[in-house]
Amino acid sequence: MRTQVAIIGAGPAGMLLSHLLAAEGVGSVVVETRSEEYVASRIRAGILEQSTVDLLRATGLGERLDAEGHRHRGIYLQWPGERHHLDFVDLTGRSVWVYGQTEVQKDLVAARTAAGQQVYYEVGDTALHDLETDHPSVTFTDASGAEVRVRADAVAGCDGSFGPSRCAVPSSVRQQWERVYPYSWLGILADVAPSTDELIYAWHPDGFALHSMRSSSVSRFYVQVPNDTSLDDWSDDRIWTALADRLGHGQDGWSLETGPITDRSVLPMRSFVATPMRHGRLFLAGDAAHIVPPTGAKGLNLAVADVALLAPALAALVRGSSSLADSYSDTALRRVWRCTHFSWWMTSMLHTSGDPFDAELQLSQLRWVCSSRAGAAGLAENYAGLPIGF
Ligand code: RFL
Ligand code: PHB
Repeated sequence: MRTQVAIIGAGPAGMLLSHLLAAEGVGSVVVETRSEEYVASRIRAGILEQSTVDLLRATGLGERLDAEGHRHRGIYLQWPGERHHLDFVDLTGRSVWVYGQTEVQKDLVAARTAAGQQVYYEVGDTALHDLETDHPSVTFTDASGAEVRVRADAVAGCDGSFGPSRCAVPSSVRQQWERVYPYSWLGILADVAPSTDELIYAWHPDGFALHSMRSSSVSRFYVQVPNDTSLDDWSDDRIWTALADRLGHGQDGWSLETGPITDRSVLPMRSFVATPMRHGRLFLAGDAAHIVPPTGAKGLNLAVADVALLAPALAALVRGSSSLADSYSDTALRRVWRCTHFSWWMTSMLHTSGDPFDAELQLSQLRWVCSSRAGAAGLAENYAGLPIGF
């Protein structure tokens, strides 16, 4: 089979890329190892930054987001005895939206299905070929067991952190940077109205906690736990007690409402960047090229920013002009490293290490961010997101 762009991975990066390419008149085929239902129901990101929302709206994907998403002016930062609101709109003129990745994925799948996009789900043995020529291809076994080869002008590796695309960049040219953090997040989803109007990021001597949300009746929470934590050791009671302590239940009349827990998982935290993001006719986007710890809410937004740059570059490439494709990796990596730094910085400021010197530095940093307009504006500018192409 022949197409213009073969896309590996039907997560947000791959599906949005196929949508943006179609808007440029470029055809694509998407291949995905998991089932459509599995990809649609993975509970992940919850926060969209301003430029992500602008892009989704501009490309016809904003209808449900505008009806069901919630615009937030900022976040709360807190530590024992104090809670401060940072107003991003006041500080930078930009805001963020609470709209789950599951919802973005549904909107993307609906739009691509309506447009007749070819997506192969439940494929096996995905392999990339002839990337250093102008006639690359991707082979796989489809759900019925048939072997398929997709010939294309370019291949987009949107296959997340465990897919084969990154390793198709030869180790002689690939460079990788990694930081593994000595803690994880235990995340829950609960059927309870949020106890806050905007997200609360809490520093606490027992460890970080985050109060997020998905809707007016569903809340999302995270607590810092040691690596290798087993869910079996965390009863519902233990989770709610840790959240109440760390989020300041009882402080200044604030209370944490609890409810039935509908999902729970432990997530390790790491920073990872692989360069270059382009090798021959292979282009990497999203988690395939970089991972950030979730404290800055950047992973999904960075995947969107990558494909916003990649779509016009590929459209030009298939029409014979290679300059945007040639600059894609360097341009994308400027934002990748900015978000990598911001996510590391938020993580380092808010997670306890057990070292009392670190704790004093963190509290000093938090006080400065919450009391200085310059400190607050730096956080706000990064959290609400820099313009695409920064
Ligand atoms: P994905 O979503 O992992 O999709 C990659 C797809 O590729 C498929 N695949 C293959 N397909 C074909 N052949 C193969 N051999 C393949 N191997 C893999 C996979 O099955 C998968 O469907 O990567 P993508 O599209 O780059 O999107 C990245 C985002 O999903 C990720 O960065 C975010 O979820 C990160 N993240 C957050 N990001 C934010 O911007 N804001 C947040 O608030 C936020 N919170 C989070 C998060 C991630 C979390 N987890 C679980 C990692 C909270 C959590 C808990
Ligand atoms: C979430 O709602 O899942 C979420 C929100 C903010 C973060 C990370 C995760 O920083």
